[in-house]
Amino acid sequence: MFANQKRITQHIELLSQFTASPGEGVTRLTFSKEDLDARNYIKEQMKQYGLTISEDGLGNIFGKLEGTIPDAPSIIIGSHFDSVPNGGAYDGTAGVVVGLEVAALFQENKCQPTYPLEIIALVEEEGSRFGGGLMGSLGMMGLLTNEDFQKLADKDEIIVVDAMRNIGLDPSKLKQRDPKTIKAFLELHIEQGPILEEKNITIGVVEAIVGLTQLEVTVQGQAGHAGTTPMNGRSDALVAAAQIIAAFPQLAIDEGHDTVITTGQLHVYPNGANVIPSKVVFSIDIRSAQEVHIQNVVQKVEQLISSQNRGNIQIFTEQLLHISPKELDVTVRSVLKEVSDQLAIPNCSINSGAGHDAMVFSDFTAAGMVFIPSKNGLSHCPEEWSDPNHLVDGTNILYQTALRLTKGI
Ligand code: HGY
Ligand code: MN
Ligand code: MN
Repeated sequence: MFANQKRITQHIELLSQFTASPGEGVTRLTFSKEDLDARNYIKEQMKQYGLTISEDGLGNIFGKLEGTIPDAPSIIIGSHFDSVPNGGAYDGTAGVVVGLEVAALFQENKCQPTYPLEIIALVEEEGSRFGGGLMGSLGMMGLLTNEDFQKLADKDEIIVVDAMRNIGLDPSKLKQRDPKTIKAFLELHIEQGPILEEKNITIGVVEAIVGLTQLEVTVQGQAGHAGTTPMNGRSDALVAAAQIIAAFPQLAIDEGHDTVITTGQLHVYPNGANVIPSKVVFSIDIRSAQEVHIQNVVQKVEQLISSQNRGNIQIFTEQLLHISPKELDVTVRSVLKEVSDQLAIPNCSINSGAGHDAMVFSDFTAAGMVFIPSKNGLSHCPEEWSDPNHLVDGTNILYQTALRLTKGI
């Protein structure tokens, strides 16, 4: 039995409707109303496919099909279901939908796994609401202390536990999962880049994922009247921030080795057209395939910032996330490749420039990922699109791989 394209595209279409920005891409922030609608939809499908449903103290959703060996570790398949602001319908969601379809195929084919199969929908991978990112997987693997978790708040100062309770979740439930209860983690994800499309190849078996550091910088200046304050008497937070940010591209280019640096978020306070900005808060996202290049750029950024830390301008930097580059499991990679070849699906090895939950799990269990092409290499935007045929191919690969791994072969 093969994956059902109609069912897959229907899941993608219906989930994409749970957005706070209809007509302008998918905006599904963690623990928002859109999260709750998507959560209920996902749980409804899990129930339909005969899975036992649970949600942990982070809000991650699990659907489990028990195996014949009691208390055996699970093969987990899934991804995240939150989004960036005005993002696409496939980032994360494709991996959750493919997990649901694998569960449906297990049910239709009356597969009785030896090791349990679990489908997972992870929260806050993007960090769009609470900052940093990978919250669901980091929390599951005990890499997010309860103290740090409790401190998380969104831009409206709503703390994460209140946001959870607002949609009926219980943050007091267990968060950390014993890694011994996980036999492997598999994730299908869109490539979010141009490589597979340019090569006209359907499947990328991911070898390694770049490391990333996310910083939040606060520039404190002095508000003032735009008309009456002489130019030499200003402590303009936005001008100081702009001079720092403008220097970033060259830092990454000088570092080379595909190192990238991005400022995606910038908030100006008090944000009045006739007020000299008193404060600016902006993000810095630094990535490279090798840790040394990330650290070099972080160091240069810190030197740049301290050079602007003068007079009435004060600058504070906070690290929101750091995760080193990860190599995915060699055995799982070879199974994914073998299955792709057996199904005669064109495939190649590929590295990921995007971060993924699989990189968190890879330190605790055998983690593997497959990519499918992104049209024009676009992602994190409403134009994000992937071919349903590729979703079917990816599902068939994960289904056959799950059959093998849940049999313990
Ligand atoms: O930022 C990333 O790489 C991912 O989309 N969270
Ligand atoms: Mn993303
Ligand atoms: Mn993603």
